[in-house]
Amino acid sequence: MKRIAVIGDISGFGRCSLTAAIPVISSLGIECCPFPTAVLSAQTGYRSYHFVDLTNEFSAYENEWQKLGYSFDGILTGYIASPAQADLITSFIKKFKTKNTVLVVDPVMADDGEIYGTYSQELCEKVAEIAKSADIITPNLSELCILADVNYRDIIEKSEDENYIEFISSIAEKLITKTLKSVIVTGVRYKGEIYNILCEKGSCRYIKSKIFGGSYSGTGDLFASVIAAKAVQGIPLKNAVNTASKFIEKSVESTFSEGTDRNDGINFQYFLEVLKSD
Ligand code: PXL
Repeated sequence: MKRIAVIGDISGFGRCSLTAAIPVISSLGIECCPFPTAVLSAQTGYRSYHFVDLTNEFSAYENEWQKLGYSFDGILTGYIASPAQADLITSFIKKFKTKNTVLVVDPVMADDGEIYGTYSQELCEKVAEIAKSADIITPNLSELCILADVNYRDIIEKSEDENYIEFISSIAEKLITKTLKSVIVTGVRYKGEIYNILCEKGSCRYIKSKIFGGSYSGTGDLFASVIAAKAVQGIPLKNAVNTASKFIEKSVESTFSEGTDRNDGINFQYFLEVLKSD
């Protein structure tokens, strides 16, 4: 069985990070091995939460994994608890990534132009370094702006322009290197629809979805989990982006119809079958 190590937090509420990754990756017939970065009573969008930073546990946990001697077909990184933990993740990747391992970095840092409360400038710089070592990254627009060092407000000002999607694609394309082969910009709002934009060397394509309400917790984590699972299965990324978009669109539609709060995440549990469609 294929195996993916997922480095991210576990949050009691919010249907994000590991509570999103484990069911998605498992439902696709892949072993999901969680490497927890933090334990939270609820994700940080709620007005109050308890946050347990696991940075000091990282090395002991990693050492045990090294003793087991297992290797991974994929590594997916998400929410990081501290700058020191980002350094530990960099070193984990050096130890565990082989030439057969797909590294997917979801550069969790920000949403709607705002950096998350538990993230610092220093941590964002370290996330950007980790992203450079990935095969695939899945930033939202706010995170793309941080990675590409462009001003989010300047981009949003152009959001009515005819060539807005091409403009964002051109920013994403600049991040592509020999190592970082695919940049997928998620959840871009344009003319009443949501675009997920896949940029690879020499070409960008996009998949459009319907909008239902505002942005919900965990959608980026679910998206990255689908991409990581499909990538280790050797499915072309354009198909994977299509499936991930459909999965999230249906889950958001269901959630919106129930009037669920954005912090509680989306009803992905009803739609895991959609993932098997390619
Ligand atoms: O979905 C991204 C995410 C992951 N983990 C935690 C978060 C967030 C976004 O707010 O707070 C703990």
